[in-house]
Amino acid sequence: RQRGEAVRAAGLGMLRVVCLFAVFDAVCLLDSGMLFPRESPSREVKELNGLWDFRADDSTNRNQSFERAWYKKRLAETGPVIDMPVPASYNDITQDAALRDFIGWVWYEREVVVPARWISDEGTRVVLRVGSAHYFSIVWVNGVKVTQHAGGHLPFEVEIGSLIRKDPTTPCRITIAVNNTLNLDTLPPGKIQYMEDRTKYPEGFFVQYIYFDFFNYAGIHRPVLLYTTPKAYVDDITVVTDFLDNAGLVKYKVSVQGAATGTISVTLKDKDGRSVASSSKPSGVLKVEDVNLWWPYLMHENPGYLYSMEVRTHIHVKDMYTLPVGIRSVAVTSTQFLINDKPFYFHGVNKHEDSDIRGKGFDWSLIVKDFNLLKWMGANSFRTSHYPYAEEILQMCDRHGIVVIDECPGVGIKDIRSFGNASLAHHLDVMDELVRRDKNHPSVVMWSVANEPASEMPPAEFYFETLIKHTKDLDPTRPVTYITDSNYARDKGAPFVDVICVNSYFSWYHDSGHLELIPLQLNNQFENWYGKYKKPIIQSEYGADAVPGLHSDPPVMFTEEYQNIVLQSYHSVFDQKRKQYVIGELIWNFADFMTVQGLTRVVGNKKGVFTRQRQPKRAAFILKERYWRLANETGRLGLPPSNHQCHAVKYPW
Ligand code: BDP
Repeated sequence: RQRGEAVRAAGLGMLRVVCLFAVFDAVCLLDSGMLFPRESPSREVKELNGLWDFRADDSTNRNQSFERAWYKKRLAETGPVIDMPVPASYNDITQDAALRDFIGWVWYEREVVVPARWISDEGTRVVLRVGSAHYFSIVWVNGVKVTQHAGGHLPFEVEIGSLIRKDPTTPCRITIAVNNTLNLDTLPPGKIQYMEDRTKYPEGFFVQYIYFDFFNYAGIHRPVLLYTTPKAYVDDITVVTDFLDNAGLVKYKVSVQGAATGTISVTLKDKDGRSVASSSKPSGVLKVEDVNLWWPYLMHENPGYLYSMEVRTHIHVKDMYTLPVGIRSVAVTSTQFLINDKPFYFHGVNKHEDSDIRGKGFDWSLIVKDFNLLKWMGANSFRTSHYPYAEEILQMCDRHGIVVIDECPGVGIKDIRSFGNASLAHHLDVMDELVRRDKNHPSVVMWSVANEPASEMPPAEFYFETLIKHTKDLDPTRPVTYITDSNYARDKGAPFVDVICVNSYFSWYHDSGHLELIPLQLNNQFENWYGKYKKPIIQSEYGADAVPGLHSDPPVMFTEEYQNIVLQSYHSVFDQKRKQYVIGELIWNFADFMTVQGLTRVVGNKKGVFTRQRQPKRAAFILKERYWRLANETGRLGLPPSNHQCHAVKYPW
């Protein structure tokens, strides 16, 4: 049997290597790259994080700021401003409930001292980059509009050198207006409704409806920075990796802007800085003998191995950019998910970017704490439910070997109008931006194009066929999925996905309180989906709310005991089905998180196995025990037996 598997895997390997060469004909309409800004001998980075001036436009028509052109002068001259930290959501920073729940334009402004050399040196490009701002942003520099961007979870940037050179004596005033209004064509979609009954609502009263279960935090969520490149610069790099026997293959393509490609050099270095392969061509294949593959956490004693690809241009002024590269392969069969030809079982979590005070604001302390918790509990993977997370988080995943299902913000596509052409066009754009940003991360092993859309509606078939085909055209090397909760027989998009991802909440949203039904219902769920589609299945969400410290035996909903029994009942079915075609289990949710106020939420969603402050509920220990056991059983180290005792895969106790 083992040999059979090996032969099949070798066949897949050859096929993959052939596919590898077709990959760069991707159909992305974006005309520039979005490399993560990094310092190098030719590039400087200046962070603009800290306090910005802030003012919300709370005029009745929500448009006074544009009528009065707030961007033309200093924000403080238009009216009262407050301090606002960047990055952070603005919602929970003040004591003002109106700002917490604000819908409309908010304005951020900051004056920046630009280093004199950046201004005097005409050969320097100065780029303003926003890591993310939710949802729609317009940016001005010294009162001149420089760019705008739709979408809350992906970066955008613009070159501003010529503008700041116009009058080097004026400070560089950056104004960013951000609007969090969601409509039927935004991603995620939403709807604004004006309330007309004057006996109940004052003039102009409106409500933002959303169809997703997390607080619609807004503001500048990720770092804002200025960075430089020379005029002729490395604009984009794409790498696709594989291996044959013990040789790693790195197919790469470099695009240079601002000059004909000219001479470039590409050097791949190992962790110790030794060159292992090089080339002087803008595209090609680097061959790495005795390769150190990129392995997931707990699948190898040395997970997350990264090479460094140094790309240099040698056109009058030199540019240099270094890209971390992990060499690994990904493939899917009808019953397995393979990483480096070895079956990989996802035992992990769903997360949110969410915490007290900062909301969805980027915070290194929180990120490092979360990674420590993930590793403590033996999680080898997570899904970026329900939107792309900060690039810095994916870099952590690359380095620590945490496997990622990378999800776009297609959550809450429930209204039939959100399946129309405008919505689809925007969704395709968002996938372009997402793949452009995340394509080089070895940790990203699958794209998820949506969460729980109304996939039974007739237009869903065309919508998902188009969306998934487009995503595969962008990146033929990774499987594509969307997350479903609907009836297997009516799901219009399922034929197009590579892996079936199912969410279910037995004994919670259905048959509340009937824990005894979980085995029957879960078993049928798996049999039905597999029977119909013959594709591997991930339980992409399951769980139950537990208010920390609330106890009851026999268990009652919302107690820690009830959450535990739900988990354990699911686990016993997973243990049968993972021997067949179930390839993963992701708990909903890693930590409690904030939602809109409503009858089913007691200060947010309490399905976390950690509290919002990252303290464990009892369920965290149940998962910890299970995940370490799974790691020991399914980790498949691929090492000689003596090495199986290595520290990384032993029980921590
Ligand atoms: C799922 C959604 C998730 C919710 C969860 C819940 O995908 O966003 O938070 O239900 O209700 O259906 O807890």
